[in-house]
Amino acid sequence: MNWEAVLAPYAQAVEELKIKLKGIRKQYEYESKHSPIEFITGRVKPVKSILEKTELRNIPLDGVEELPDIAGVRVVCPFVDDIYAIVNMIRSRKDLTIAEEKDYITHKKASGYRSYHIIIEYPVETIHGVKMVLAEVQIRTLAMNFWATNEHSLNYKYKGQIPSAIQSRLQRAAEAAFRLDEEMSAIKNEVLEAKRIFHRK
Ligand code: 0O2
Repeated sequence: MNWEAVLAPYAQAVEELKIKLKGIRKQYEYESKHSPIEFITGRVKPVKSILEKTELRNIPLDGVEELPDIAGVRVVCPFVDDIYAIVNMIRSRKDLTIAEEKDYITHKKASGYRSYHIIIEYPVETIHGVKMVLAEVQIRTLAMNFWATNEHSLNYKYKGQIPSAIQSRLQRAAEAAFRLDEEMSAIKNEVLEAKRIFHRK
């Protein structure tokens, strides 16, 4: 399998989506408005992880396109309601179609994971015409991201078998992150006003 060729349209989708989302953040900056986007990251799933997932799900190798997250973009927001502003923005876009939405914020995963996922169908222009690819957009707060990246590292270290003592710490950390988001949301207007004063200086 020529992986470089197979993954090329996904790499292009990731780059294009990152540019478009960064464009949104810049527009907020130009208009001196609060940006619902703190930062954006993106990646193409490594071949090793693609193979693990296809094996786990009994997907034949020529069916890799079924995987929804070969192309992945992550939007990290300061506040919880910024997540929904981004979700609405994505819903109204004309350059992509929504295939599925997963709200792991109101329905957190058993691990404690919180995030909003949107699977999109995204058209990539190739020399052979338009190729539709699936991409996963993960939208989460800074606090949710802090938790998820740490948990992801622990999962990697323990090969998915995190010891129960650490697991219960992680559950508590997830709740602490949730409460942090709640507290920050409660004083969001104060924080935004403070930022405006700071930037005027
Ligand atoms: P990587 O390394 O980020 O690519 P499901 O079968 O529904 O439980 P599914 O279909 O894989 O899971 O989709 P889901 O739940 O939308 O998860 C896809 C991605 O979300 C994962 O990709 C992670 O990035 C993230 N994610 C989901 N659950 C967790 C979690 O409990 N902890 C952390 N840290 N991230 C999570 P990959 O391929 O697992 O990993």
